[in-house]
Amino acid sequence: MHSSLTCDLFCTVVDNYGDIGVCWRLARQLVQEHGCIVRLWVDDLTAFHRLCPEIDVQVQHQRVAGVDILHWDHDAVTLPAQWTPGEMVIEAFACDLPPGVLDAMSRQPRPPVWLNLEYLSAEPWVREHHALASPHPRLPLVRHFFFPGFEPGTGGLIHETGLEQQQQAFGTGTAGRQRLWHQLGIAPPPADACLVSLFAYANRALPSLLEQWRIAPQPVVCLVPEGLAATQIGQLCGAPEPTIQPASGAAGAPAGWRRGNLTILPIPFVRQERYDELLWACDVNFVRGEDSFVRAQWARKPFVWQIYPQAEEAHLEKLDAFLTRYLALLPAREANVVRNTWHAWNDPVHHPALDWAAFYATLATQRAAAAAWAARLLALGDLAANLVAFCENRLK
Ligand code: TRH
Repeated sequence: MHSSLTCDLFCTVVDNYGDIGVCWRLARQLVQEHGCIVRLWVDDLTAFHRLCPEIDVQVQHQRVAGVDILHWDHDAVTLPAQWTPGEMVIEAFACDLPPGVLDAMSRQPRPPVWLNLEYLSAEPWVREHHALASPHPRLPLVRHFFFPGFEPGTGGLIHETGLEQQQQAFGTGTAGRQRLWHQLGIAPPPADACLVSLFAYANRALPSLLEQWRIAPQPVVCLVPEGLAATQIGQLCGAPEPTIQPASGAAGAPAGWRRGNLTILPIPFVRQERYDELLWACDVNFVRGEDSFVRAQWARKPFVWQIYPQAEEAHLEKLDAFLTRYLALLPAREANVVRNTWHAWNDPVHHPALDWAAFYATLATQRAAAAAWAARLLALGDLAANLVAFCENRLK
């Protein structure tokens, strides 16, 4: 463990939770596993508060989980008196450091290692661009592009030490699940149900999926964190029915919807550390954006990714780049089913309706592939360790 590498990590929240989700996870890991001294600059504490309820949205400077958190305004940043930039300065997702910060960096006797942490993509060009240097046109500073990724030669993925042990401990026995259901305020789902978590943007393919779950031969229990998908379900299904699943022991089972073989239960947005447990507990996870997408891979469960939509459908190429890598671990027939499902979920206009029965029939094969995939990713080394090593090398 490095004893005291200092780090400033700058984050602007574009929308939703992915920007701060990634930065908060990384900041904690740099402190906890690498002994770094981290200042996390965030422009939107409201989104942050959802992931970490200890965050006080009124406060400009606070310390949580060993991380110094500063509320900043990108266009009018006020640097604390005596502030000197850390040895490592990370600009998350090209959030564009203000001139005052760059000037302070350039005045250091030894300029910081300046990194732009990029968005995650499985596209082949990522490897060639990872770690490339770009000198500042005016100041004596060099920016490096740090790309997370899925293959050697990239920055890897965020992965905390001990995650597998935690998942194993959760999976052994029923205590972990019982605690989770209790915290979510729901009754333990029936043992024969297919349990699905649904974290998604509003999606045109959702009505057809709900209908297929309604008539599925096996019961489906769908847990929907509050947010965009839950709002869409509310619009589709009308007012929730109160106490839909009278709980044996679970107090305050939330209102939800029951349609045929489908039960939909809205659940609260949980703190970030708890979200993994939801993924571990479910048979299939619908995830989105960047961070939940990565967590679903560590959960080693079948999953369906809704990629963050981009202009001119650029995201669909990224989706296929990931599918090409991931589906290489599945036999051709099952790979086809998964590809069709993901295409239908992400691009319902151009693809036939999602076929849940076909997807459900491949779950066992998908589980095996998901485990093999996670083992392969683990071998890449994790992003925080790769970042620290990169920085230390340049500081030698
Ligand atoms: O919220 P996202 O869609 O985030 C983003 C942003 O839209 C961002 O602008 C975009 O650039 C990026 O996607 C690609 O999805 P994501 O990345 O999965 O982030 C969600 C975070 O919320 C993640 O850290 C997990 C966390 N989370 C909880 O902490 N509790 C919960 O209950 C749930 C459902 C999620």
